[in-house]
Amino acid sequence: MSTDVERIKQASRGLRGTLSESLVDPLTGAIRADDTTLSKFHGIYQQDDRDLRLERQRQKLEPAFQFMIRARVPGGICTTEQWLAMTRISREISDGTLRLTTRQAFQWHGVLKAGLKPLIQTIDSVLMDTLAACGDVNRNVMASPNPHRSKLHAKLHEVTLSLSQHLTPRTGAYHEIWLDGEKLARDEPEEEPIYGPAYLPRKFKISLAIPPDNDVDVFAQDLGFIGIVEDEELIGFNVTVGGGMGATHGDPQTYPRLADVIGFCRPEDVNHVAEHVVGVQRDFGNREVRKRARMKYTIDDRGLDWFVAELNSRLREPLAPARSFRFGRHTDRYGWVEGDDGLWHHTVYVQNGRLHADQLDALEGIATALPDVSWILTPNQNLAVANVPADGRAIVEAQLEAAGLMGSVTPLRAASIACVSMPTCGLGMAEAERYLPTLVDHLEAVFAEAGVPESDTVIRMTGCPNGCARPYVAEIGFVGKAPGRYNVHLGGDGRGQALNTLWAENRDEAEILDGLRPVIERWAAERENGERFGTWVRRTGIVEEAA
Ligand code: SRM
Ligand code: SF4
Repeated sequence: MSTDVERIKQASRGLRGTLSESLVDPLTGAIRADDTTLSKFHGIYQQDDRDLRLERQRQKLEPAFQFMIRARVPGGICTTEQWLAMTRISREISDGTLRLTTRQAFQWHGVLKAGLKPLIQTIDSVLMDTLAACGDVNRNVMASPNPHRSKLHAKLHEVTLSLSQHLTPRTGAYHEIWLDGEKLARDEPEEEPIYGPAYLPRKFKISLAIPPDNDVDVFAQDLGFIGIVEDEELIGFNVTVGGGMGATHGDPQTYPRLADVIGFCRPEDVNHVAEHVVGVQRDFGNREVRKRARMKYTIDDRGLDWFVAELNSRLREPLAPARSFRFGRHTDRYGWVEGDDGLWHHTVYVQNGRLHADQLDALEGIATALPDVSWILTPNQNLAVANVPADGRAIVEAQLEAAGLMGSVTPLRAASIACVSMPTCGLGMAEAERYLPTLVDHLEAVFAEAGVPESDTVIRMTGCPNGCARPYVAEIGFVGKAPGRYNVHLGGDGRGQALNTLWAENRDEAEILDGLRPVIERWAAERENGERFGTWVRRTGIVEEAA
């Protein structure tokens, strides 16, 4: 028996449903129940402010319905004109902030129903969209921002844009509903050549990396491409399949999984390979049990050998054997780097990806003075101002300073990320974005007292086990269990190539700090040759190697 979501997709007429009617219903700030499933494919989540829930119930009011909107930014790169439009939306339509996500996309929170159309129209005016930012389709395609390797980066971006475009749903519903495009007649058929009428069984994610940077966490993705470079030329990609982070507390049927490397393809074959990986998942993914519908489970249920054989049977030629590669890190590099084309790029730490109104105002100074720079969202929720001429560096620094983004941050904080969670995420069980900075204050003291203030141990926090900040590849991962309580996972390798392991369950702040202090002290005293914390806890058996 297929799920309700499958029924809604099938009956949606290319993702239309009754969204147009929902939008103009004046009696509620919400949209119709079935439309909340379809709106996701248009990049829109209905939420309510959880801080206000009880008070609204007491007053017998409907929940404070509001919307989260996500815009796709393939490879995280946008122009100044696009950047300014995004910040204008924050000021005029959403809660005043701009959220940079763990997948290099923009998010706005607190948008009311009446603001949805103007918001999407503003995005469209700068040639961007929110289509397929969420939903059971391929999401924003991530790519490593390596602008200092200018030629390689340009090639990677070209591949990323083409892939993103190739996998974008073809439905005209988006134009029809949000941009007042021409309406499809009720009985007129519409082709969705890659996805078909029911789209995918579940969300689908892709990233492209170029070693040594694995900032896109390629092994956490359904499909990944690891760039292979010879003589500074991108000659192709190793292909990875079956990564994913999401899990449910106490349900062993669900688990995070690292992707497997299954072969190599040329840059010109990336779209073809991706289309057919998507095709295998479309045809064989589990449409009965949503919790088991990600491609990682299709692969585990049928076997990797089966998957590769099925994929190769669909490709014009089978994948070639994978090449060797080596990743060095999955965090961002901060500060200035010069590209091999002589332009400069500056990456700054943005606390958990949230930019506030005064920061956006200060950043506008860069846009006004240097309209030709690019803005790059990193996969670790940070921001790079890129393609800056040498004589523009002082302006960039002054405005970043004014935005409070030039202050010195410890390496520990700079390597930490948290998902959104409260008050907007309906699935959050504990705080994340609003609490991690405080916990990092305490952990900074613990690391300093242990004699390792320079530690850049990768710390990630999520408000629930869904894994939006990819906590299961962190050296220390905190996963929300209940208000103020977290499961603590230890053992990532700082490169995104090892899953961590559950070490302590349901801990409050005092228990977290009391538990971690002796382990951090031992690591500081016993580690060999600068061994990373996560590698050490596994080598010494403090946690088992994850299966
Ligand atoms: Fe996520 C659901 C936020 C990256 C795994 N994620 C959600 C929702 C939409 C909650 C919901 O379904 O109602 C969250 C909205 C919160 C809010 O108020 O903004 C949410 N996810 C985010 C973001 C904004 C976190 C962030 O702080 O940056 C990231 C947006 C990415 C983007 O731009 O597209 C985000 N989510 C991820 C990642 C990381 C990644 O993709 O590399 C993961 C783990 C990788 C993976 O998919 O396996 C992730 N999100 C999930 C899941 C679990 C999926 C699963 O397989 O079980 C859910 C829940 C679901 O889909 O049912 C989820
Ligand atoms: Fe929400 Fe959980 Fe994702 Fe955090 S990890 S944003 S709490 S779904």
